[in-house]
Amino acid sequence: MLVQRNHETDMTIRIGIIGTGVMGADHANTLARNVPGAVLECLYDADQARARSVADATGAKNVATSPTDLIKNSSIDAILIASPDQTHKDLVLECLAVKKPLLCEKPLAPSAAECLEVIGAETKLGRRLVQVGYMRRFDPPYVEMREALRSRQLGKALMLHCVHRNVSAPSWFDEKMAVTNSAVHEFDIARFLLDDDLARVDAHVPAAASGTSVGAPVFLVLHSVRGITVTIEVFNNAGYGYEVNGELVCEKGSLSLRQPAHLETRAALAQTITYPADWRPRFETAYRLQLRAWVESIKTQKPEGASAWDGYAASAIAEAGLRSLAQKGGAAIAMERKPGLYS
Ligand code: ISE
Repeated sequence: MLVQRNHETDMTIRIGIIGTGVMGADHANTLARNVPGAVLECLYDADQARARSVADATGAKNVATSPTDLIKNSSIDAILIASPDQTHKDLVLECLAVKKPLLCEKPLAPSAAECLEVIGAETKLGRRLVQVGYMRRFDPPYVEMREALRSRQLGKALMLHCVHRNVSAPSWFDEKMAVTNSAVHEFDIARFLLDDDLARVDAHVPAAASGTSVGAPVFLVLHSVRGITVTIEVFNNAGYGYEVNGELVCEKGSLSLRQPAHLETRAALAQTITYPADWRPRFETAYRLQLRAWVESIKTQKPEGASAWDGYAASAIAEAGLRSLAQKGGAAIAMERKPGLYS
């Protein structure tokens, strides 16, 4: 079943959200308040009371009792999937089976094989309906960095240094998730900024952190196909605040992200800026622009943002990263041939 309505004439996209935890609730709020042309039609969460309370807070019209009911509901045009990572693939396939556009939170799936199943289903359809929630592609500082690199004023890119720190890892965040759930953002933004694929990864956990499984820092050194070195530190238990840093070193200069702090306090012989407790304030603009672009892309049928192929690439790099950790040595990043749909 194709999306039934003519979006050229009817400009409202009716959205259903699966998963109303931290990100599902945040997206519901943004869609309800900050995305023209979107209507929150229905929410689903395994915790029905949580779905109801997010619906009450955002004015979503209904709460579904199963994700399948929501996906098949003919009054829903598009679906946002924000449920746990391991549920993504099956839900994406269900949406593709009824030919509905969807935005799936990252990662597209924790394993490359699952992402390839999605790519198989989408290429069979012959239409791009999947967008993956790699929201940094809409973050103005990263977009500026990419444009500056493309202007060639600083010459070629040589190295990209990325730092990704969270306050604390939740108890369910297993040791692999530093790579499959956090570092995937860095893999995706590296590919986006450099316009290049990554070929090799060497991942380490500092010996000094051995014994700490959940939330131990992971340091990765990657090499792009064109020979750019990418370093990534992920530390999910950094304690002090949420911080994402990036520096792109080029032949004639370097480009760095500034912390978008809004306030600086001078008092008691100190100058202070504060860090957010998690990623939502830091990437608020990126999330808003991502959702606006998604809704617009449904109307125009011109895909935007990270594709299923990009989702696959990030998960394939993560898989090689886990291999490298297990074998305590570098690992090659194997990728399938890119189908024409994603060129
Ligand atoms: C989380 O799932 C996110 O997507 C955040 O952006 C990231 O910073 C965090 O490390 C992830 O766990």
